[in-house]
Amino acid sequence: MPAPSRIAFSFIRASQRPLATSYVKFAARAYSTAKEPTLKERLIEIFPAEIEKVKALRKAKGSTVIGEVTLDQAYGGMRGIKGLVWEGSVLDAEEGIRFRGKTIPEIQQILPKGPGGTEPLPEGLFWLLLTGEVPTEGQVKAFSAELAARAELPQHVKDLIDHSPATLHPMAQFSIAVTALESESAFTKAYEKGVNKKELWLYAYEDSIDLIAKLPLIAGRIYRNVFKDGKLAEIEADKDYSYNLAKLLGYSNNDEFVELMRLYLTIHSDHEGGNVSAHTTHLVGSALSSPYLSLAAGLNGLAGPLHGRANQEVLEWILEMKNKIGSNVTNEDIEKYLWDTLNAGRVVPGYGHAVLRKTDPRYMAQREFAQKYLPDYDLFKLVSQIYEVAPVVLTKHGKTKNPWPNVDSHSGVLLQYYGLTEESYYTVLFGVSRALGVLPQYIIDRALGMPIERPKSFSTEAYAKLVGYTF
Ligand code: CMX
Repeated sequence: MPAPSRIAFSFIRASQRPLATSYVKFAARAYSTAKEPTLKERLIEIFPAEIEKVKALRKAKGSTVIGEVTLDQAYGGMRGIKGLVWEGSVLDAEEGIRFRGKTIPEIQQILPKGPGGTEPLPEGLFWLLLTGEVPTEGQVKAFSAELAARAELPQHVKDLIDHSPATLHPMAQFSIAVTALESESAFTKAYEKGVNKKELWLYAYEDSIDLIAKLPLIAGRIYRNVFKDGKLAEIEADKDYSYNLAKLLGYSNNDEFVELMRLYLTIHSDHEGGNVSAHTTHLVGSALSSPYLSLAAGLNGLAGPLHGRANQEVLEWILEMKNKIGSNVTNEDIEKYLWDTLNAGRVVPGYGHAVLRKTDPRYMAQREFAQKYLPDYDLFKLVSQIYEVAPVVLTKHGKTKNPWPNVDSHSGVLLQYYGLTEESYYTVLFGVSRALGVLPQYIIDRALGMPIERPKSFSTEAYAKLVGYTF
């Protein structure tokens, strides 16, 4: 088969792509402008050693006990049970997230920035999560160009979004669109053709990059259809991912909003493997469902109010407070409103966490952004005021193990400031970012040949027997 021209390769429908590894390798060079290796070339170099590392570790220490499980943990959402492998990030209860060992402030320092910007490019974070290496500016620029070139959506996905009723929640539309991209899956086609298991990661990689590339057009289309005039701007081939997402939402000339998107997409990406969206993507992927089907499953989990939808809930909760109290809100008003919420048997959205026991550094990164760009914005001041009162009230209430704010407590206010006021849309932005965090592990899982996931369950009767209890 004659080699297709370099750039043209990415435009060939996945179904027509050649499956031989040499061609997939060839595609890895398509966007390389310099002598530096592309992301795919680095992975081809890195993965064999990673596979050997895991083999050696398991051979030497495979039968070592790494923890014990109590009955309470089985009934308590499996908190703290060690049983997942997640390479990109580890969450410390006190310190918060580290991406490949690096804190958010470190990430803000070391990752390449957009032109004239100070926030990291999320494309760079994706690279770091996947390889453990900080890419150069040139590598990230080439990667951004690759994403822009692969962004176009198939017609049936556009049609599905366009035919969704405006009353269907944006997250449901998002999940439908990602599921429908399954038609493009090189991974599924490779599996059907009987490709060697060891090569499946290459197709997982191709799908993941295509999928990430297409998310801005999906997210933009949903936003413009549901909340605006349905008209969508075009992707610019030489611009970064966040710039293009901002433009598709309708922010063509707003450098600050682009910076916000760079920060937002970076910090919402990954939060180790046990959270609902990450774990679901990983679990569904373990059945060798494609990256499209796996991410869609993860997005459905992110749409829940105790997880990603909390950013929508926070905004609604704050606006309801303002409505009830008026614009002059005192700390005593907030305290009463918090108690009303708690006494009604509801959770305070944006507070608490299954792992964290301190203020979420993702909250702090957004707070610093607000202090820089919108220090006098009334809703930011209100969020800061809630931050003074809520931990005290939640501590008095005595239920939550963590009275401090999480990431969702702050994000909506920043979006409101820039005019993105439709809070039912907020979790879609979280979802775009989450793809950048969970798909690296999907690719690594396939490279490591991770098996289908299947923990053990028991009935209450069986557990009682196990622990020697009679009812
Ligand atoms: N307001 C009121 N009660 C809360 C609370 C909050 N913010 N956070 C926890 N609690 C309650 C729990 O509901 C639980 O009550 P029950 O014993 O009656 O079931 C008790 O405190 C103990 O919970 P926990 O061990 O501290 O917290 P969990 O690990 O069970 O839950 C989380 C974690 C995030 C679901 C919970 O803190 C919560 O519901 N927060 C509000 C929703 C939210 O902000 N979610 C976003 C999290 C970040 C993300 O994933 O995006």
